[in-house]
Amino acid sequence: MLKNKIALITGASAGIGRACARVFAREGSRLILAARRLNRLLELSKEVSDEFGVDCHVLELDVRDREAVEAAISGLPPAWKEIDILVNNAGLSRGLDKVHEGEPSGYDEMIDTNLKGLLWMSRAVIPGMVKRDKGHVINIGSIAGRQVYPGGSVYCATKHAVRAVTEGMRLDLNGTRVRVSSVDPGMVETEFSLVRFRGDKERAGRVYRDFPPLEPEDVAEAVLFCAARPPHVNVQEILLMPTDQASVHISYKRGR
Ligand code: NDP
Ligand code: 8X3
Repeated sequence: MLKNKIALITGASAGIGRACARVFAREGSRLILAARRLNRLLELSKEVSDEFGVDCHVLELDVRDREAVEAAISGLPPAWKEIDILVNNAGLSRGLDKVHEGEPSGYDEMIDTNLKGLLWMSRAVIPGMVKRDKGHVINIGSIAGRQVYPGGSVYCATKHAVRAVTEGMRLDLNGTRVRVSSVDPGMVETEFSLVRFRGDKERAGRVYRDFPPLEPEDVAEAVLFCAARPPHVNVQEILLMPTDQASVHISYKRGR
């Protein structure tokens, strides 16, 4: 089903995006790997090529930069132009502060990456899908797109916005064969908290010590499930939580 399909994954240099790249490679897809840290993408490209024998095309790209996104997509070599699957995964959170006390530059970063970056990628890639009358956009949302927690108002706002955009895309693409899915995870152990707390390893580590969180591979398998359905089936959304996390507010602290 996914063999030789072209999957473009943003934020492929770490965490969920990296895990998505590995599962799509395992299924024989051709990968376009995008993120800002080029050396990590090159390492991943070599890893999946060696392990699964798939081709990769690497894009050093900041999804916040609309012109760079447009140039990257329009400048793809002919063999890579017909993108079948776009996984809009690149994202981040900055701080866990009250909305009236947080760093405004962090607000910009979250809105520009999580919402506007997803829009720029989608705006650049979807027209080709519409023209070919096939394709699949899979947006990585979050439980934070459904619930809000103290100190998370801006991050949660961006993920609520992703949920709205996902729903809007489905309405706007109805009548084409382009599918739109969202995969909304609860807590996943990645570099997410390290980025949120600007490299504070001790604080980041504390986020994941109360119960077994999701692993990036768990989310990647859900993304793959959406992509691997037959063309007449669209998995609109998957909400995926650690068993011990009943909601953003209620979790069972069994330890690890
Ligand atoms: P990681 O920090 O491990 O990975 C984030 C990825 O996003 C990196 O590859 C990073 O690459 C990329 N990225 C960040 N900013 C940009 C940018 N401006 N341009 C291009 N790429 C960018 O975090 P996760 O894997 O956890 O996060 C992936 C997605 O999952 C995010 O959208 C996040 O909101 C979402 N999510 C995470 C959850 C969690 O608990 N971890 C739960 C629910 C959703 P680079 O720095 O090289 O550019
Ligand atoms: C990331 C998970 O719970 O920190 O989207 O918002 S959470």
